[in-house]
Amino acid sequence: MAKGDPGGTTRGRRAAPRSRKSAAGDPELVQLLTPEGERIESVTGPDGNEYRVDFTDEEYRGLYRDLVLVRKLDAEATALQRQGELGIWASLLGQEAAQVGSGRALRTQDMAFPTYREHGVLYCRGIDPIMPLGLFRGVDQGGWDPNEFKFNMYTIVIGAQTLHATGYAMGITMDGKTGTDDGEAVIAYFGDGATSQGDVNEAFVWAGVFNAPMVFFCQNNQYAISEPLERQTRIPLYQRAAGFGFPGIRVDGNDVLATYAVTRTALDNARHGQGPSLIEAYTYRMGAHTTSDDPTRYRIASEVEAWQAKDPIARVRAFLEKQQIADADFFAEVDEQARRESVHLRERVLAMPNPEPVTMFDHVYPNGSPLLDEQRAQFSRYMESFEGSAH
Ligand SMILES: Cc1ncc(C[n+]2csc(CCOP(=O)(O)OP(=O)(O)O)c2C)c(N)n1
Ligand SMILES: [Mg+2]
Repeated sequence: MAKGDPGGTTRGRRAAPRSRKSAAGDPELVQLLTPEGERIESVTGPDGNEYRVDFTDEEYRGLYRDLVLVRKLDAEATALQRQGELGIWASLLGQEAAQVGSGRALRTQDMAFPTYREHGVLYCRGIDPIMPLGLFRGVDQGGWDPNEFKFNMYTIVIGAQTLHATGYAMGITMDGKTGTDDGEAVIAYFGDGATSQGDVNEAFVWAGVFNAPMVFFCQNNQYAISEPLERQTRIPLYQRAAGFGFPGIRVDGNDVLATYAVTRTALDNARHGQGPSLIEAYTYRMGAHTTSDDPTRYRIASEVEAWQAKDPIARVRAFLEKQQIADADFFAEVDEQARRESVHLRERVLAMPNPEPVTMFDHVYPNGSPLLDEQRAQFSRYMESFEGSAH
């Protein structure tokens, strides 16, 4: 697991400092690793913060391993859906750096509130990737304990989790758990389309007014299903934060190092009582919205190709190769691990038993309820009425 400290001193290796301007030439975009794999030692963001990371070679290799594993497991899930083993799958293809960078920036005590696409963050939290697959296979109701790994339920209702996260973050402050290095912070994930939801804007208001210790992490993957970004906003999304009274920053979401640095800083500010902030991770959804979507109907191939040149994994590999941090054996070993883990995932998905239908009543309330008991009994009688019949 990567443990670099973007606030700490850098060893100054292999990179030149830059100020207020990324290699992409976009002054609004914090970037520490170019698409060509060129390392930028530090960047002063438009917010005045200096962003840098100080990873060991092993930690750089660890980030690469995370990215590759997460992509491979995601591809396996897509394949499982295509073979009829999952009902649907929301792929993270192209967004690996945004998720691994932010996921690794979380400290153990931090709480995450995901959408339905945060498989990479889930992986970084140390959660077995099988956990959400029961949901997509339709064999479990998703009753996992958010406190076990500090990772909440996947949320399909666009933007709803930002309100849950804000309430949770306000609770942290009320419990006196902020203000120190050990303080707790919250991160809420959502997409570019979600920024048009009332829930997200209400969450911004509450978080701002109550100085909630949280980070709003928007993965701007350029689309909300078929709706392009220009249908959501006339200004860069990160600039929205100013209207709510807290800082916003745009980071190259295909750059795992910059995403890590920016998220770590924002989380640490939050845990020290400095309130919320908005991160816009500028990225691209390389695949379909979900397996039910056909993106060729609303976007052109050249756009996808342009983003392929900014691939989040290829640039880390280029960096590792150029700097001789990793050799061919390492890359082969990572590929082999990814293959093994995806086979293991597939075997376990196929072995997931179908639940008894009546178990859907089991975990609605911790201590049950009379109304639910009645419904369960009614449903059981209904199911029993089929016994012995051909239907
Ligand atoms: C409240 C609500 N409205 C509509 C939908 C249908 N829906 C599912 S995903 C989606 C687009 C979300 O886009 P974005 O926020 O950019 O996230 P992305 O899927 O791109 O990660 C919509 C409209 C929903 N799930 N919830
Ligand atoms: Mg989107």
